[in-house]
Order: sequence, then structure tokens, then C-alpha cells
Amino acid sequence: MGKEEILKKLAEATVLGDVEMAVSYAKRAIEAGIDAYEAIMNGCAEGMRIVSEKYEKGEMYVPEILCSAEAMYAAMEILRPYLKAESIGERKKIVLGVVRGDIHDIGKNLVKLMLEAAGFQVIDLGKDVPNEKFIEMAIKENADIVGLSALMTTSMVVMPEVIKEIKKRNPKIKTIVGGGPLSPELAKLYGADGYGKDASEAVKVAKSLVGG
Ligand code: B1M
Repeated sequence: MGKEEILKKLAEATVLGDVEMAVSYAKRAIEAGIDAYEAIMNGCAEGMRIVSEKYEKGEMYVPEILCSAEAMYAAMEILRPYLKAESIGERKKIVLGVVRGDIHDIGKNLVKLMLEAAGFQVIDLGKDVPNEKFIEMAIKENADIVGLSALMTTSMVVMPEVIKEIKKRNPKIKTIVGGGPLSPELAKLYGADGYGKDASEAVKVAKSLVGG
């Protein structure tokens, strides 16, 4: 089986929410010498992209999406040890979380894994994170970057408050925002230093902000 076919099957297993199949194709990807980063981005994450699309078209429902996430996590567990830990010189620290009132954390977890693979030390605050927690941890940990994720138009509105307070406390800390309803324009309006459309873009932006 060729590389493209294995990646397609990995995406398919994610869409189907088939944990066994996802694990099996993640193992096959490694055996075939496929780069783990590529397997995650073009297999698992591609599968989750299809899932979101299907949901929007009314072709999939939430319980199925949660199964897809399980399959993606299972495959990622197999692939994670094979990610080439990149060196970005001194290890930079990023405080990451999903904003207050928002419990959508599948995308944030993907962003976390990719940032770790790129050599960042990620302090994961989880989901539904109070504004004060972001600020407290950013200062306490002396973070280089704070990453804020939001999946809802109703929750993303807290982002400018968090960013403003962090900048007030320590202007050197950079901020990145991402998630479905965000855009480069909104990120700018919110005063963020960067915006990531997806996990790989989040990594690129994070690296550029810390001079990596
Ligand atoms: Co809900 N949900 N949900 N949901 N959910 C959305 C987001 C929605 C768009 C669906 C819709 O109506 N079309 C909608 C929001 C509408 C709006 O904007 N106002 C919605 C709603 C309304 C709700 C509830 C209110 C439903 C209800 O109860 N009536 C409720 C809210 C709960 C809450 O948060 N308080 C709710 C609940 C849930 C579940 C719990 C059932 C479940 C989440 C499970 C979980 O995450 N643990 C869920 C799901 C699964 C979705 C959809 C279907 C899929 C989201 C997902 O995981 N996508 C979603 C519809 C959609 O997005 N099309 C929807 C896959 C994931 C890999 O992609 O999260 O986009 P994504 O992450 C990407 C990028 O966005 C980016 O990189 C990631 C990887 O490439 N990214 C970043 C994300 N964060 C980043 C941070 C960065 C950079 C990039 O830098 C820091």
C-alpha cells in the first residue's frame, strides 16, 4: 500500500470514528516510513476537517464526531513518539487554552500536539478557561506566547479582554488566536500578534513570533 493510500485510510478511519482502524493505519504509516507529522496533518487532521464539513452539511451528528475525535486521538498516540522533536534553540513557552464559556477542545488538542512537536513547551490550561487564569499563568510562567482558542462567536468576544490585560502586565508576551470563527482581520482587531487558521499555521506563526 502506497503513502497516499495509507494517509487516505487514516483520514477515513478518523471520519468513521473507527479506533481500531485508526490505530492500525497509524502503525502502517510508521512501518511505511511516512513522516509522523505528515501522517497527523494529512491523515488525522484531514479526517477531522472532513468531519466538520460533513457536520455543517448535516451528514454527521455530534455523537459521531466525538467518536471521530477518539479515533484521531488513538492514532495520534501511536504517531506522537515518532514526531521529530525540532529544536528551536532555547525552548520557548506557550500557555494555551480554550476561552471562557467554550468547551470545544479537539482543535486545541491538535494545536498543542503540533506545537510540542515543533519544540515548544506547552502549558495546557484546558477548556472553558477563565480570563484571569490565562493572565495569571502567562505572568507566573513567564510565557513567551499565550495561545487562545475559541470555536464560537459567543465565546471569542472575551479574547480582546485577555489580550489587553496580558499586554498591560507584560508587553513582551506575544498572543495568538485561532478557531473556527476567527480570521486574520478579527485577530488584528482583537490586538493579537498572530492568527493560525489551523494547527500547522499556528506553529508557523508561533515560531515567527519568537524568532524561530
Ligand atoms: Co459545538 N458548536 N457546540 N460541540 N461544535 C460548533 C463550534 C458550531 C460551529 C456548530 C454549528 O452550529 N454550526 C457551533 C458554534 C456556533 C457559533 O459560532 N456560535 C456550536 C455550538 C452552538 C455548540 C453548543 C452551544 C451546542 C448546544 O449545546 N446547543 C455547545 C456549546 C458548548 C460550550 O462550548 N459551552 C456545543 C457543544 C459541542 C460538543 C461538546 C458536543 C462538541 C465538542 C467536543 C469537544 O471539543 N471536546 C462539539 C463539536 C464537536 C462541534 C463541531 C461540530 C466540530 C468542532 C471540531 O472539533 N472540529 C463544530 C462545528 C464545526 O466546527 N464545523 C461545533 C474539528 C477540529 C479539529 O477543528 O476545532 O476548528 P477546530 O480546530 C482547528 C482550527 O480551528 C484551528 O486549528 C485546529 C486544527 O486544525 N484552531 C486554532 C483551533 N484553535 C486554535 C488556536 C490557535 C490556532 C489555531 O492558536 C492559539
